[in-house]
Amino acid sequence: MAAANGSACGGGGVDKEKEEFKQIYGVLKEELLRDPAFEFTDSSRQWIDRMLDYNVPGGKCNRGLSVVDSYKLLKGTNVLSQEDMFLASTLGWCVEWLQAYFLVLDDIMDDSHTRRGQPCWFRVPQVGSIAINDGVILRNHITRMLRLHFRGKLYYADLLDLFNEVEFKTASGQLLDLITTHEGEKDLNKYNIGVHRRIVQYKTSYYSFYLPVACALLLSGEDLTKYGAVEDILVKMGIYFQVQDDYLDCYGDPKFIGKIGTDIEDYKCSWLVVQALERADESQKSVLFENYGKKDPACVAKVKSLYRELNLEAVFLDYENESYKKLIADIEAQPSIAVQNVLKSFLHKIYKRQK
Ligand code: GPP
Ligand code: MG
Ligand code: MG
Ligand code: MG
Repeated sequence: MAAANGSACGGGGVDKEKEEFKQIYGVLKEELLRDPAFEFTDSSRQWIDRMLDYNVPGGKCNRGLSVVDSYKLLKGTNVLSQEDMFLASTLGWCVEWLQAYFLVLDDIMDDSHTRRGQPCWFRVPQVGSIAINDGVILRNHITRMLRLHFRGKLYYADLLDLFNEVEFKTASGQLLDLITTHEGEKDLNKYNIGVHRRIVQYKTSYYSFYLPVACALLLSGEDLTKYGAVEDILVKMGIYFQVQDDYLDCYGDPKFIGKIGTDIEDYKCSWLVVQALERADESQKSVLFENYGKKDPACVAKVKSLYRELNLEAVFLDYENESYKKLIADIEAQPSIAVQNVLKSFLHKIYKRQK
């Protein structure tokens, strides 16, 4: 499954930039395994080594590579000095570490089974609830890497502040996602596109879209307070990305997306259920009310068949085309061509994605 899901960082060993980026992962990992702030034992070092390899580099690395791409586009060059490449890649890996930390914990909270084509970390024998502490360690690794490589930079405080703010927003979005689906509170009447927008904006957009570009801007010496309009566009892009994630949860091929969807079982305020509720007649609504949020595969099948009846695949295609057009229009209204290129490059990485 790992091969179908794309090799680590989707690189396939052919793209030089991805190869270079992956090499820097090895350097950062070695530094963390030799962190002088801790008296490593052989077994603790082996644990961290395996935990990192299992959780950090196995995804598409879109977020991490976007730091490097965005930095190159902002600088207007395709060739970076070794030092600049190292710094941009380190920030890219900090974003990937943040993603790993969120996913390790999110999979526990969502009771998921697979991630990136392998069992979720907490499901690996002998890991279990140690995964929670591994999440805390992954988060702390970011601060260790920033401290080691950026402490002397003028923008060090801004970088720390950025990661803290983005983490806060994401955890708050995750809170909304979780309390909306809380046992005992189950009521589909409260699900609508406004509730969905708020959840996905906070749980996904900031860390997945704003953070990589903000890292590249700080690295370029820019003042983030001047980039409010860019932030707004990236937040909208992140909402579109999470709608794709909701869609793929039901319609994606697990071989490509590397995970088996659980949104229907988990009673998630998914974009699909919101669209279904907007279009369903009374009898279709009662099918949803009776079957949504149940683990029984027969109930899940009934929800999926209702989605088909309501033609949600076509509704999604329309949404995807419309979102793309609107985003391109917003991007082209930006005064800086370099910034336009950064935003377009990010959008083209995700448009019509299958994984
Ligand atoms: C993705 O939601 C959201 C996150 C990974 C943020 C988690 C935040 C924490 C503070 C733990 P999702 O559950 O739809 O993602 P997936 O479909 O990949 O499980
Ligand atoms: Mg979740
Ligand atoms: Mg999840
Ligand atoms: Mg999902």
